[in-house]
Amino acid sequence: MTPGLHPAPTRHAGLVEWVERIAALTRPDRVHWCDGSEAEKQAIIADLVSRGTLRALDPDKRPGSYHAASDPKDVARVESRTFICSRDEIDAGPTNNWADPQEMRGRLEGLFAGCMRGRTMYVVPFCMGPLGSDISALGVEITDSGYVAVSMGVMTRMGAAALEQLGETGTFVPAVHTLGAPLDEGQADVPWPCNDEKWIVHFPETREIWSYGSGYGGNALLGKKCYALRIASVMARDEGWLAEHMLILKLTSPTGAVKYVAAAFPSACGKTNLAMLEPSLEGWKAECVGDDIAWMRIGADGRLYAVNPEAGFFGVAPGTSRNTNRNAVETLSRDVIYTNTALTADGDVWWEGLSKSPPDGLTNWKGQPHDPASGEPAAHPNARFAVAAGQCPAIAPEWEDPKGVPIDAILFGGRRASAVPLVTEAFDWAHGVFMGSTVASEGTAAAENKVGELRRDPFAMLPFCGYNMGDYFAHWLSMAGRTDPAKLPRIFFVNWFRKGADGRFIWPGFGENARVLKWIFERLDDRAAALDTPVGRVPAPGALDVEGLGLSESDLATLLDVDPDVWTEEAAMIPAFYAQFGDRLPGALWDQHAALSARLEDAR
Ligand code: GTP
Ligand code: SPV
Ligand code: MN
Repeated sequence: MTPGLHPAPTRHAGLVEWVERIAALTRPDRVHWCDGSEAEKQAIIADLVSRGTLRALDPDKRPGSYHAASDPKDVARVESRTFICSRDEIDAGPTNNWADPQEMRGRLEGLFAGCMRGRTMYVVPFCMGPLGSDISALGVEITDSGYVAVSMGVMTRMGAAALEQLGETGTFVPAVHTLGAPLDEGQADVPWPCNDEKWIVHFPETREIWSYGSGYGGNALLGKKCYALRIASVMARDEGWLAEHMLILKLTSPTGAVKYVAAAFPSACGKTNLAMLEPSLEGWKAECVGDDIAWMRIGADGRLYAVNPEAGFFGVAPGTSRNTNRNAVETLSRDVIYTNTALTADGDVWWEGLSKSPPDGLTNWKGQPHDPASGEPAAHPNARFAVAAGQCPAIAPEWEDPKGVPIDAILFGGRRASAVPLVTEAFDWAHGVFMGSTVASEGTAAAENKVGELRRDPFAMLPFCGYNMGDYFAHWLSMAGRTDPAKLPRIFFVNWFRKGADGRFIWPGFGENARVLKWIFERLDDRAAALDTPVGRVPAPGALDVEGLGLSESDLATLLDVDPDVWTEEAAMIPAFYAQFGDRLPGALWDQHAALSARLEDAR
């Protein structure tokens, strides 16, 4: 046994053996099994404060809250360093990086040998999804980062309860994380240890995760994108369910009718904002079930039930304000870990958009005095907050219901300055899958790709699908055969980001998105009129409630416009995208493409 290996608080022999094996490989100074208690959280935080990783904010302004500034080279997910190591390359598909699993295991053995020297190895048991739910699943993350251990405590059901759920023989996804920054005897630590070399590796067949060199977000909090999407998507394919990059929203109409909506938008395209929407329309109520990930299974009644596998929000700070997302601002009033925001002179945080102009005396996310004249933002564009979901004033009472919530509508969307209407309804399930498979969006700061460039991001899952996306499309199509198709959610496509000739967003967005949700709600009850276009059904004139918005006739027309010429060009780009999947692309999607082309031909 490694010196200092805490007596394991479990009789799960497989888990204990794995922890001992990883400790023998990585050689930490100490091993700490996390129990998820408040005392433990405070002790780890105190250690992080002493290392300079965390700084306590003024407790009168933000009680229980801390700020971390990352290494400037470790600020977002690293898709180019993310690998799906399936046995056969074809099973990772053309959209994932692949490496031979044997070769990768050899490389990881080398990288992880002694990588935790001088550090504490935290063993972090966690449950994704409500404790006791059939839809939930367990994992254990081993990490040498206290910041990761504490953040996992915010983002998942972490500690003794998860371990208890695991019992002596339960299955769990093993996830090993290291900063890749061992400390020699007497060597002082840096505030944000990490390594220039980064590897985010998934073994889908054995359902394992290995992460090296980064301490940030989805690279390091392995319950999130690595498990709840990449590995879970493989589990979902094998077991007939769906693991999706979707928020879950509860909507209540003025008459008290309730519907649940799940929505997939690419990173930094508005999931958290929609999940916490404050409807601008009198009498409508929106409540949040989840803001990033949904696990969905067909229930005994044939409907699709969703749970939020997470227990917290890891949201984008910039742009969050009382005007755009009051619920988020109120959620953030206490017990928050902020990363890469700016700091105010009086011990609080600030980011672009929080208030009109930056307060005097700001320190930027790099720790330097902020110079507004420099044109550089004070907060990093991917600055994030981690906070418990239960703190959100708009959290739905059923957000932890082990049964999940029955989904009535699924929304896809992205950032599109042109072409794509404000809202379109799919003709049927297969058409909806076609829509999801062709999502394109302009790049954002959430990953390393170029900001503003258009990229295909099918189902908002491009960076998160743990297997061949052609097979993933087939899996989605197959859901129609697993239940009465009439019981499946109806599918819609939304675009809040259409721009006018002058470059401004035409649609006011945020709380006003309730108007689009109202039309969707009424469509589900067959009470709202729609117009068939070649790309789907859009609101008929007068069917979208725009009363009091002050939107000009021409702006409204642009928002709902489907230009057959523009769409013929859009449709013409699809075959090149589809072709990369070869024979893994379901024929039904080629049929959908042919049908779209024919409808466009008719319309021209
Ligand atoms: P991830 O957490 O990275 O997956 O992002 P997300 O999809 O949760 O996006 P989020 O809600 O954090 O929004 C990202 C950015 O989009 C922020 O700058 C928001 O202000 C902006 N945004 C969100 N909703 C709207 C909208 O309806 N209209 C406009 N114009 N901007 C929006
Ligand atoms: C995203 O990029 O989609 C995020 C942040 O939600 S991360 O957890 O880093 O993946
Ligand atoms: Mn988000």
